Amino acid sequence: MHRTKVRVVEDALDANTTLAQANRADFDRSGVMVVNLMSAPGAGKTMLLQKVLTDMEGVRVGVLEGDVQGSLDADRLSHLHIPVVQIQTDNGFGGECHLDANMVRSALHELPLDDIDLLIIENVGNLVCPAEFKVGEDVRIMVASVTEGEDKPVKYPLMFRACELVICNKIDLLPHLDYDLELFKHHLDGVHPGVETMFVSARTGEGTEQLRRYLIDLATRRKAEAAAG
Ligand SMILES: Nc1nc2c(ncn2[C@@H]2O[C@H](COP(=O)(O)OP(=O)(O)O)[C@@H](O)[C@H]2O)c(=O)[nH]1
Ligand SMILES: [Mg+2]
Repeated sequence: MHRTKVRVVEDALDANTTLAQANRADFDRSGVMVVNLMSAPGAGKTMLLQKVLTDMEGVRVGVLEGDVQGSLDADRLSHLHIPVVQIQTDNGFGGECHLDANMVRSALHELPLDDIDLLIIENVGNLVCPAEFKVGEDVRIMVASVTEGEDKPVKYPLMFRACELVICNKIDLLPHLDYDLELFKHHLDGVHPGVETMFVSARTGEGTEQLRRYLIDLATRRKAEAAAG
């Protein structure tokens, strides 16, 4: 019984890997740098995007929004006048808790990939499943907010290990919390030594310039790679 279940999960992950590779090939063909943005619900992914995507210095950005239902996040980005496509995952049992490569693939035709340098995929808020399903991205960014507590790297290590950048958001709230920033750094270092980290507030804008620069540099790097052939 148990073995059958494991087999099914392995098959699903194999199928996902194949589709992620197909997405990857499409992104490469169009020269798009792709970021998978992950976090628990409410960590501030959309607010960070609202803050940093206002001035990307000529980098053409597109966003894929993953949610169980609705298009609230896509609506919040509408003032940016960039291509935003909403994927709703509620066809799954109770709503899928992550985006998989197939869902992303089904939305790709709605995006003008050839006219985009940087695609940001805002994943469904969850600290477990998104880490297991690659969607064809180049880079994974994980947002952890200070209201979640400093122990999350220890409790959800895969998520914190699976990313290239960890953003600690909502630092404007630190004076109101018992959150121990040094302890968070210690826990993070235990599960993902040396991972790049940024401490920001999407609300006040503190530290967000660093993230804007990071995203611009990513897209510029892809352009340079394409130019070099
Ligand atoms: N105080 C504070 N609140 C924030 C910050 N970033 C996001 N929020 C709030 O946290 C809530 C969830 O943000 P949202 O961007 O929707 O998170 P998402 O679910 O990760 O996309 C909203 O009420 C935001 O206003 C921050 O840096 N500081
Ligand atoms: Mg959001």
